Amino acid sequence: MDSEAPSTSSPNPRPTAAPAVPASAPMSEGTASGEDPGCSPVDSWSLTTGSSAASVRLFRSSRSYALRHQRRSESPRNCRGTSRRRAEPWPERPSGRSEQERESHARRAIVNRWRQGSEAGEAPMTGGSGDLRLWGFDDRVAGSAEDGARVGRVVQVDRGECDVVTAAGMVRAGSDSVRAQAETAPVTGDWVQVTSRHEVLIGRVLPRLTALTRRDPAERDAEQVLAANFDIVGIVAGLDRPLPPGRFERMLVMARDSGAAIAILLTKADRAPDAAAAAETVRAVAGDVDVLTLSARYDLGLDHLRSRLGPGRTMALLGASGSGKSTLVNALAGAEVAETAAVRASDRRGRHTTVARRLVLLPGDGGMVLDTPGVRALGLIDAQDALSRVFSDIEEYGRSCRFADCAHGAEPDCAVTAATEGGEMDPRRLQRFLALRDEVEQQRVREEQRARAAARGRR
Ligand SMILES: Nc1nc2c(ncn2[C@@H]2O[C@H](COP(=O)(O)OP(=O)(O)OP(=O)(O)O)[C@@H](O)[C@H]2O)c(=O)[nH]1
Ligand SMILES: [Mg+2]
Ligand SMILES: [Zn+2]
Repeated sequence: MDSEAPSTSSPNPRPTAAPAVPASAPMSEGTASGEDPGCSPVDSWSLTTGSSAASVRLFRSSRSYALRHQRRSESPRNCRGTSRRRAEPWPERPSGRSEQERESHARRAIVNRWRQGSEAGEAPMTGGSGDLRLWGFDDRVAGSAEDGARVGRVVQVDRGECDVVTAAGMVRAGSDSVRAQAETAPVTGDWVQVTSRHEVLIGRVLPRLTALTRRDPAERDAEQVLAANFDIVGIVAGLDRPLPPGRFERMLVMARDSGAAIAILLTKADRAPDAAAAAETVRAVAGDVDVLTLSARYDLGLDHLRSRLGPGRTMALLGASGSGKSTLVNALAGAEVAETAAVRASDRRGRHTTVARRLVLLPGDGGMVLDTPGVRALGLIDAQDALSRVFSDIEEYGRSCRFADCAHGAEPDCAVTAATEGGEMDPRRLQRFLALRDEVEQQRVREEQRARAAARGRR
């Protein structure tokens, strides 16, 4: 963190941004107690930055998560706790029975549904409460499933079990222990194949089209997938608190790396003295990204957001605790489907209210939002390309450096440092870029060392 004064306007508007947020202090997700670096008032963003629309090279060719994973196999990760449990429909809860009776009734109901499905052939993918088209089922998903497989979408993951929406309705599915030993663990948003003999199990996770990934906070070199198969990442930030540019840049890199489109959602516009100016400042760092100012409380801007969704489309929300993600979900859903809680009055920090990632179907064929717990750790993993795109202005200057492999440090005739010295670029943006680049590079080196050690072990 630093506490530099806001930068002054540059005569030659270039993307500039204010105080550096140490890239070495990534944010983590969903613990009840943790600090929320990047939200300190000293990180407040200068509102005097220039417009950058013309100077930021637009991001066009997305190297999607899916493509990346053609060359890098996913870390085998188990669903936490792979205990098998019988299928339970959800949220079916017949009243007036004992707990035990209710459970056996529920089991019978779901087993019968599955029996009907197998006797009468595969249940239709469309029509009825489990209409999978509403949940985004399309030819791409159909094409990646095995012939005759039963397909469903993971709505929530809980201690190794998942709520999965299938053509036959919502089911509770365990993970196949054999599968879990060696293959991809399901995450919210995944399309999966389910089997149902005595219990419903997830047999296979279909290839992901997009995914939000980060370095696993518990396992330094492992990748953790937060959510999958969304069309848009909604980066959520509340205008009731400072907007630290380092946090935005980190989330932008992650979102770029996911392969999906990006929208920045500036919530709590009713709390901002000048929401339009804040949006301009964010655009200066975000470049070619949709920036919306919203107020869930006063229904401002929500129609703009709805217009980006629509039938079968999914928006995954990413943002700090207390930024208003769940409030937004409720406003879009038109009902209290997600728990929310007031931020701390002293520093506007959230209370980590949401604890699970959950896919919420919006009414009126309005698509889906994927609510997530507030993030604190956002360690980047294998995100070199996304980093270059988010800092495309630096890449552009870099083309004029004397050395093609210039690191933009002490090299002579470095066009990037010249740009900072000449006031065309905020030096703090360069500092943040260099810190993120080091983080990604160090992680890559560790990954290589690990792969070499593993190869030696196999010999
Ligand atoms: N004034 C105002 N307050 C809002 C708005 N949106 C959310 N809030 C408030 O912000 C607080 C936090 O909102 P949540 O929706 O719980 O935040 P969250 O991002 O889901 O937080 P976590 O679940 O902890 O990650 C609540 O008190 C909301 O009422 C808004 O548009 N205007
Ligand atoms: Mg929440
Ligand atoms: Zn250089």
